[in-house]
Amino acid sequence: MCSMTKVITYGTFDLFHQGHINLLKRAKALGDWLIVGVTTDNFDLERGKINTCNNVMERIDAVRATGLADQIIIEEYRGQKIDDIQRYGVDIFAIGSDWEGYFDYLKEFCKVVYLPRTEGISSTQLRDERPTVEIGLIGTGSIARRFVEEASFVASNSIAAAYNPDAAECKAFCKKHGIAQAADLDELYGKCNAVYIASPHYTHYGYAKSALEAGKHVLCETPLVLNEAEAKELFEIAKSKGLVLMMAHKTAYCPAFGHLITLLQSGAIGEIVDIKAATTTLTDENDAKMDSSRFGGSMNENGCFPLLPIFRLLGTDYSKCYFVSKYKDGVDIYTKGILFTKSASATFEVGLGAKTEGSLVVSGTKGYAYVPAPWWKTSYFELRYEDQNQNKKYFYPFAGEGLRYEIKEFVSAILANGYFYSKLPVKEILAMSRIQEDFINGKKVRILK
Ligand code: C2G
Repeated sequence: MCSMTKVITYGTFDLFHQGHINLLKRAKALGDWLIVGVTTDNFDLERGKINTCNNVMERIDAVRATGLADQIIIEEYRGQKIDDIQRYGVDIFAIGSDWEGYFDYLKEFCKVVYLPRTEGISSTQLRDERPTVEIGLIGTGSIARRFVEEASFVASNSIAAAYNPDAAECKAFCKKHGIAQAADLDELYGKCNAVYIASPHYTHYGYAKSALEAGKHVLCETPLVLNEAEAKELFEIAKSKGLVLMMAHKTAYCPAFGHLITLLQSGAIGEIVDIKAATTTLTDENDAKMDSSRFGGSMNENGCFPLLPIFRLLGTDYSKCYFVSKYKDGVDIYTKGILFTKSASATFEVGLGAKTEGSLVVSGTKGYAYVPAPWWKTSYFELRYEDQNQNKKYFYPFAGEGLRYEIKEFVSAILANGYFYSKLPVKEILAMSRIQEDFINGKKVRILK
């Protein structure tokens, strides 16, 4: 009979620090054998920790380097602690006092000890001490409000100031959010090193160009611009100045969409033959999004959403795009588009004044992917097959409004200071702007009565 006392503890151990060392020492002192569970990157994402700086291998190395752990395991799912305690015959579960009471449910399986926490140091604090991206807002409407709220969940950034030519609206926004108001663009640029553009579509090009020329990184709402030449020009300026230019697109950066794409690219439903995607959002007739003089309408407002899975999965080399639209007061309240590549077809529907099922279906030679409405806020999807026993459901976090993922990407791209892999490639943005341009110019558009 072995009389060895086994202790287990868990953590992310990001930006490994003295608090972690003290905790591990205290845990080790409780017994003879210390098992340390290190969370995987996916598990942290799932439990809402989106700002972790070190990946799981780096964090494991940091724990190993202390020489305090007799055994290191990875923690990858909720409920695993109960399994581990039983599997490894653990006598004591130990964790910092910030979790006081939370793990009492483990008392059924072993002794639970809450250890004193080291004051004055934490991973969050260390992250906050790193360089930050100072973001200036251009536009202070509802999406800017959501941006401010979501940015507070992302490390290493702060909202430096906001600008809107409508000074009264800007003032009210700044007051509400405790943000400095910039009287003009020069003042805004003086206060920030990056901008988020959330103004009406037709103003994006001008603002983005001026910001890039002033040396600011740019995150711009969809659609980036309304024609391809402008998009190309902006990316060229950004490249020549070594600046980050990203299109804000919450779907493109959320965890579920990324995995859906890689699953399909790796052949999970065979060869892709067709995509159907719809994004409709019924909007008040008086809303600015319905204003023809401000390039409102369904395609301009929502087009980038269904085009994202289409271009990502079929490539941007399509032959032609045909549109069918219903207009009211000079804007398309509903548009359906059909396009073909050499090997597949795609249809998309957008609407501000008409509603339809907002799902995404990707059809393949071996099965299909189904993402239920609203698919553009992807948190769940299914892969379905002829043999239903093969069907599989996938679930992911989609925290809050979902903007935090794109904000994190933007901040990381700036701080990476060099190589950065963009989750929304330039050629896809160019293809989207080409489609917008053709639509605006009425190319292959059939108008319904
Ligand atoms: N810790 C500490 N003193 C600090 C900071 C952290 O004692 N100043 C402790 C925490 O209480 C925890 C361990 O170090 O016991 C790891 O902390 P984190 O890396 O923040 O991980 P955490 O999110 O607490 O993981 O399954 C994961 C666990 O539930 C907890």
